[in-house]
Amino acid sequence: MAADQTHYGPNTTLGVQQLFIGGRYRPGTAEISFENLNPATNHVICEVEMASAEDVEAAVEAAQEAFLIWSATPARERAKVLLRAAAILRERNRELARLETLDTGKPIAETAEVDVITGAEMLEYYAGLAPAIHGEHHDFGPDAFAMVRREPLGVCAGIGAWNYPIQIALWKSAPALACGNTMIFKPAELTPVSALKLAEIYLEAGLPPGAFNVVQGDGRVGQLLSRHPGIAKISLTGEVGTGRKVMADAAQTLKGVTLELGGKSPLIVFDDADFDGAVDAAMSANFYSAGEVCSNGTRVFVQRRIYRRFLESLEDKVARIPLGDPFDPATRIGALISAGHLEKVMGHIEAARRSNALHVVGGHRPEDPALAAGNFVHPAVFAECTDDMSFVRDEIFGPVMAVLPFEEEHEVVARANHTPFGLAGAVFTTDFARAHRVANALQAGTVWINDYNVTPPEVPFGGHKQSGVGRENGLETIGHFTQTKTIYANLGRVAPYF
Ligand code: TXE
Repeated sequence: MAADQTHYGPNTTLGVQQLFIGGRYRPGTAEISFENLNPATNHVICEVEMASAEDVEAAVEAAQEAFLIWSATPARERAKVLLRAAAILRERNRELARLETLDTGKPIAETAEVDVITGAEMLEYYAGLAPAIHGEHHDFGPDAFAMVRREPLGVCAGIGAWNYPIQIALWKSAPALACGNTMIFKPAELTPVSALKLAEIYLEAGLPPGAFNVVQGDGRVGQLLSRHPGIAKISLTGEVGTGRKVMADAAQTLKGVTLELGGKSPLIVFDDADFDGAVDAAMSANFYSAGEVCSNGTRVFVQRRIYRRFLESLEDKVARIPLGDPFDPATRIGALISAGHLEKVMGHIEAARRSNALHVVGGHRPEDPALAAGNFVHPAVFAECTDDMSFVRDEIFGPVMAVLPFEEEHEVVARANHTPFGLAGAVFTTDFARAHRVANALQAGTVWINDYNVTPPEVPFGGHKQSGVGRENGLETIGHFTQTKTIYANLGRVAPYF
């Protein structure tokens, strides 16, 4: 490995990336490897070796063996290992953030503050809960009692999306490991690198070899996990269509599933809102991570009285957002994950231009020749949108904001809920009662009042309707990574019947 890893930069290339099984790197034996590209330049960062069915089998066996050790490790000891891993993540934040920027194209201003740190926070949160995981005792008089034990599930699999690679790996592995399970994690094929670093860090922190394994590959490898009889639970972060496939595959062996899927969330601004705060929140909720955030508030409903002023403020501020080299600390819009994804986003922008929507700002590729090879597009705002426009209905997963005027509360709530998605939403108003009326009425797993995309470890995150199944984070997730066993004890004689 290079001497100083903190200097990952725009021209970094890495050696062949393999699998991490049983506490060590191992080659993928599928005889297929794929290129991993730098989104800001489309240069090859590295080759990645695809896992075969035999590799998945080896990972399951390693995880099963590790489970015997890890599930028998007292919770306070498990917590110490997770806390050591969190400390290492924090120490290596700069290096890991630069690696994530290299792999995702996201600005270092984001990855250095959010991606690794929110993962470490999740580890610290579940390490704190591990010793508190307990069962129940029920007294049925002098001749009987019952205990309810809360036990780990066994080998769990995590399948990640490409927008927050190490964070997603940590949001899935932290609760799984805290509960005494072991994990096989498959990163998205577009961002295969940081999960391997996490595997190294877990081992350094004292996790038994095989307790956290990484297999590389695309949906085919994901499907091997969803179908494997030795895996007790699948946790996926990905598109709705993928969620349906994973759930169908998992059904064959009755696995538990957690599905964190897509969204097209409403962000509602009433005319009594903190005006500048609402504008800033709408921009963050659409353009942070270049819009590649599932919970983004991409349908911005603005009450008629402030609508014109809102658009003027957006036009002025959005045009000035710095776009460019993700390694430049001043950059706020980096590159989209791939040329294919850029093409998809540009298709939605073209559809918006052809519609009757009003183009307010952005949506064009940068002129700077230094950026021509990368997947860059200036953030776009369209107004005078109607609910039936394709780019208003469909998830774009790019920097495209749709602004829709509205008149009344009951109207905007009905329109906001008129979607198959239900991941998140927000309401901006200084009217306390109205804030709670609207928050209660929105059909979404998370609703922010006068803020957006704040997801502390303590509260559950996940979707209503087609945006997902189950939750991540919060106390509830302990229930998704454990199962109960009732032990009934008879202290007297068996009552004769026949
Ligand atoms: O998803 P994909 P992507 C969503 C976001 C967007 C998508 C972007 O809304 O729609 O994720 O990520 C694997 N069986 N979220 O393009 O294509 C695939 O290899 C098993 C929501 O990566 O669905 C990858 O590892 N696995 C989220 C993973 O699934 C399969 C936040 C996701 O791939 C598979 C972030 C199959 N048949 C993004 N097909 C949230 N709600 O928190 C593919 N995969």
